[in-house]
Amino acid sequence: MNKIASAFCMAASIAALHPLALAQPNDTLKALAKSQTGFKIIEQQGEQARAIQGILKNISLPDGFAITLYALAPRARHMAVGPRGMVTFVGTLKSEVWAIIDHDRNGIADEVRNFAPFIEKSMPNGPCFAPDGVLYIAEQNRVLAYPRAEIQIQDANPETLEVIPAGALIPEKFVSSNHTARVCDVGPDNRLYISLGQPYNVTQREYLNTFGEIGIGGIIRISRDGTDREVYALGIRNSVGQDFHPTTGDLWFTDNQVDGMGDDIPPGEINQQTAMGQHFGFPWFGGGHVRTNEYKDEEVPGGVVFPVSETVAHAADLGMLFYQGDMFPDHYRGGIFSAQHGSWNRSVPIGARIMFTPVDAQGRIAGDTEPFAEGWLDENGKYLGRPVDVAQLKDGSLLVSDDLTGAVYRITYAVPGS
Ligand SMILES: [Ca+2]
Ligand SMILES: [Ca+2]
Repeated sequence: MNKIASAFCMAASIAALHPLALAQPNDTLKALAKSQTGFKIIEQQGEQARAIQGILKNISLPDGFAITLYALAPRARHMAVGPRGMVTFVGTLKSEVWAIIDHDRNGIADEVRNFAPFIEKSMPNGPCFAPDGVLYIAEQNRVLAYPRAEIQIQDANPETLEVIPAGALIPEKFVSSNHTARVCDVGPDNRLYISLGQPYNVTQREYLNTFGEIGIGGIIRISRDGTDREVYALGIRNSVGQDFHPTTGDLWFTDNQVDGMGDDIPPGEINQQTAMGQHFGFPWFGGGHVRTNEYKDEEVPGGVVFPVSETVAHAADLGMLFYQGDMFPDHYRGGIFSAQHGSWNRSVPIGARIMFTPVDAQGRIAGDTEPFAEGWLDENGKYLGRPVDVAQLKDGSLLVSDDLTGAVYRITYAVPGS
């Protein structure tokens, strides 16, 4: 068991002592206790909550669906719902992971606090759970496991295991602020799958071999103790969303495609991987079947796997999941919900919505990817929210994270008129 303490948090709490002397004695004691643990409790009521509730009134959904504010969680990114159904962990691109706690498991969040404040984290975007309750958090260049995360949310320094030490996910010289928001999942083979975005718009030839050996521009898989690292997929530009099909066990993932090729190409991608070592086309293809300018005269690697669903160009498809709940109507069961973060590389912005892709019982695409929840992009092209990830609660409701408003929403369904 590898306990990691952070001197940083201690220094921060000492620096915070002085202004507290001005508060009332009881308040001082309470605040002091908090600062010594490093915990931050996010206030859930007030002006920001009311403003977000106002925005949610204008979100359009199919008949019978409703969206509400579930929790405020600053810069909320990817989410992992605890197997005990009490805590949802939410990553960020800064230093915090938020624990959203539903103490009485009634589908309404009761408390939001930072998780494991004594453990310093760097871009901890990607939390994921193993079925046995071990939480993994994929940071920019490290992976830690928290074996008892869901029951140690009050512990500033919970148990940890080092899965991939700092600096060992990718070589430091390739660390970039581009495309390093990690996501992870534990597969049906009980191994950990982690996406490694490549740092460029289009990768230069000189890096292709090295990146291929490391798994940059791909997805790696490792045993849960960090050993037996393999490159599972290549030819991926920047995947920030993945899930395993519940019956076939195939890995499906979104991929963000090349910028600067015009408003309408190349398409975004949802991919299905059926075997280890498949190649998904990048950088020979910039998205879908569209060749990149840089590689258009080059011979394409054999056996490229094209996306099973193409999405609108530049919408930035991020988190995705196969819906396995029983709250939503039959049409949605087994299908894919995915989040489009919204474009930056398009003259008229597009995205900032939740999409749905039907999938049949055999695990095959059964229709186009269509909008499910939208309205976070106003008529002037201004973002009122930017969805990042989707997650499913035990009751079958759907959570949506938003890193612009710093919130998590909950989508529920009730038969219209009931
Ligand atoms: Ca509750
Ligand atoms: Ca591709």
